[in-house]
Parts: sequence; structure tokens; C-alpha cells
Amino acid sequence: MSASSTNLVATGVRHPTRVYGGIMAEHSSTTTAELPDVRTSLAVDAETRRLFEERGYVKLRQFLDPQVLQAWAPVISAKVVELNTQHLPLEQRDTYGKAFLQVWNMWRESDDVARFVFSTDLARIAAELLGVQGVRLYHDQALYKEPGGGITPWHADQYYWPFSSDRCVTVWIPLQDTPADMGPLCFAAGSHTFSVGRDLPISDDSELELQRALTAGKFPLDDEPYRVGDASFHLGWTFHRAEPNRSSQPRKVMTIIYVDAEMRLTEPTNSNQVDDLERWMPGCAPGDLLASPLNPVLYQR
Ligand SMILES: O=C(O)CCC(=O)C(=O)O
Repeated sequence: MSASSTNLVATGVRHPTRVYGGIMAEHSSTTTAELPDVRTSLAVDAETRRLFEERGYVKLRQFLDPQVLQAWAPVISAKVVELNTQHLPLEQRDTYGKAFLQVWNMWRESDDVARFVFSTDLARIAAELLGVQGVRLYHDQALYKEPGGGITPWHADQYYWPFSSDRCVTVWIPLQDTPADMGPLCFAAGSHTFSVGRDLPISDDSELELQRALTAGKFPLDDEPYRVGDASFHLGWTFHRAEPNRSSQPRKVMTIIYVDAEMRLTEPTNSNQVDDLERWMPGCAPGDLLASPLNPVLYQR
């Protein structure tokens, strides 16, 4: 399906302005001051923390206010359309390119998005799950799987990150209900302790090799759909993937990656880690605290 497809209307659209890659950006009548804070009173209990350590992820149900997320969706979508640099039609992209439109560190481009990304409650939950005193922002990332968008191949995020420990976590927040046909995030439960495939960048090869290895390892798969108001948190070494978006709606997802506030950097072990070091932690070197100006502490107990 090409970028010019016209049957693609994002939910909650009020005043469409332009269409790109299946995402319709819209003017929102919600002004900055009216945009609600992303809050939750959820506190991570011992059982949730145990499950997180056992499985390497948790899907938390209905702990965010769906109406709040629906108010944010057009604001984030408009920024994705503005900042997106993927201009090829889907059929001309490689597997990774077909997986989603990917826009990073939007907090730096929009004071509104910064309010979303700096949510103290989301950062607090990240710290509680990791069992650390505080967390810093690594970076944010919108992942919009267009209608007709392809699979997200099996991978583990920490392949890309030169970190001294596994205390890093991504919150994956769908901005609409995400049933099976939209490509909800799927986890291999317990795979954060599996060392096979940790050297694989996201690609056709990682999909094939990890599918084989994770099946042989008998890791249970969790591809349960998400309702708006649900979100998952996964560790950097947890293997995950997603099915294509077979629906006619964009799968709009916002993610925030947190690291232990005490995280130090290690010598990069691949060229992607060299790139990440320069890009997300400018001025930092192996051995340093991960504390560049781009990595503010978002929560401290
Ligand atoms: O949204 C997706 O399809 C993939 C998400 C992902 O890989 C991540 O959040 O680490």
C-alpha cells in the first residue's frame, strides 16, 4: 500500500490537514494548557515486580486514562508527520522500513510532547519495575505502523545500547485500541535471560534466526491485544516482535526508554552502539555516567 492511499483516517481526527504514509495529521482543538497530564496512581506491587523480573516485561491494563491518551494522540501524530523522514512508499522499503514510521526525541522539538515524555508517574513505574532509585530518559520514540505496514522482526533493544547493566526499560503506549490485526507488541516471555541472538540487529535475519531459536527454547509468546489505557514495559534484553498492520487504521504508539539513573556506559561492541553513543549521549564516553544533557533524571525516589 502506498503513502498516497486515501482510506486512512486516524481515530479522533477533527480537522484533517495532510496525509502522510497512512497517518493523518490533524489540528487538535486542544490547546497546550488544556492537554491533560499523563498521570496514574498505580504503584507497582511485589507480584507485578516479580512477574516483570520473571518474564522480562509486563503488560499493565487500564492504568492510564483512555481519554487522556486520546487527547494526546492528534498532538503526537501531528509531530510524527512533521518530523518523519521516511518518504518512500511502503513497497519500496526494506523490512525494517516497512515496520513503522519512527521519530525520535520529539521532546526536544515540542514543549507539548516534552510534557508527555516527562510524565513523573510513568518514570516512577519504570523505576519501581527496575527496582532502582531513579531513572533517566534515554530517548523517546514514536512508532507508527502504517496500514499495510509490515512485521516488526524479532530483536532485543539492548543490542543497540552500550550499557553497563540490564536496568533499562521501554514503555510502549498505544494511542488507540490495538487488536491482533494492528500488530500489538508480542513478547517471548523469559527471553531476557536467553543469550542466543543478542548479536543480531533487527532485520530479516533476526526474524528468521530468533523465530527458530525462541521456538526451540520453548519461550511462551504473549501477543495479547492492547486496549487504549494499557501499556507494556519491557527490559532491554527481552526479545519482541509485532505482526503487520492489516487494518485500515494507523497503529499509533508512543514509547519512552528509561535507564537506571546510575547507568554507566561501556565500550561499544558494534557500530550501532557507536552511533547510539554519539546520538543519544553526546559528549559521554565509555565508563561515564549516562548523563548527557539529553538524559535528564525523570524520577528519583
Ligand atoms: O512497535 C513495534 O512494532 C516495535 C516496538 C519496539 O521494538 C520497541 O518498543 O522496542
